[in-house]
Amino acid sequence: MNFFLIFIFFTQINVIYQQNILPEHKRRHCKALQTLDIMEYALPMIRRILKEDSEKIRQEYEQVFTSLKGGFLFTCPEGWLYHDDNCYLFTTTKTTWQAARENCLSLNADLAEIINERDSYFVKSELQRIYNQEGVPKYSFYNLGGTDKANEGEWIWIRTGERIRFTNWASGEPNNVGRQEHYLTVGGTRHKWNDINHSGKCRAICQKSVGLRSVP
Ligand SMILES: [Ca+2]
Repeated sequence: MNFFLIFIFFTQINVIYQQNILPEHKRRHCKALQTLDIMEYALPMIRRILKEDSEKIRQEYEQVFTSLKGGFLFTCPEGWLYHDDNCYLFTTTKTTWQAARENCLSLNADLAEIINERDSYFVKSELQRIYNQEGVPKYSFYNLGGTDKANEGEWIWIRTGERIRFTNWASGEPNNVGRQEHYLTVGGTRHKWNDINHSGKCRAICQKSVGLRSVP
């Protein structure tokens, strides 16, 4: 089911209604009401369809409606997740931090950054889903794009070189075991951060900006 076509259909119905049926004094207020009108017509149908095939449709609904902004459609490649104008890939292969970064770069992405509570909640939610639905052990960690390799204790995002401000360290971390833990990971039962060394192997989260194309 193509929700975008449904959206366009109701938009056209609404425009015809405004231009041909409404009296002039109401027409002037229609700009502001247009979105509400469209959603009033569309939501009952969307709800009915959601019940028919909830998970598949929910994903399509979120992909289209949460990313439809200002006449442009934001899209992520298949297998990537949309969040806040970025696409995220949670990899399944365990590698070192450096190999994980090279893999992300090869996908026109970089290791993911968690820069605020929204990002943190997004990652936490997806980790919980992976742990519960894909059988990944709850103590698993994922490489992120943070490092203090250049200057011990000065954590930066490798993509930009900017200092890491928002943090979500696990209790007692970063502990820099053996003075060799310079790479950022997230995970475990509490979805917190831990520093690991250059030979530690984890899954990884890649991140890149969304693709952008005009709505036809
Ligand atoms: Ca550590």
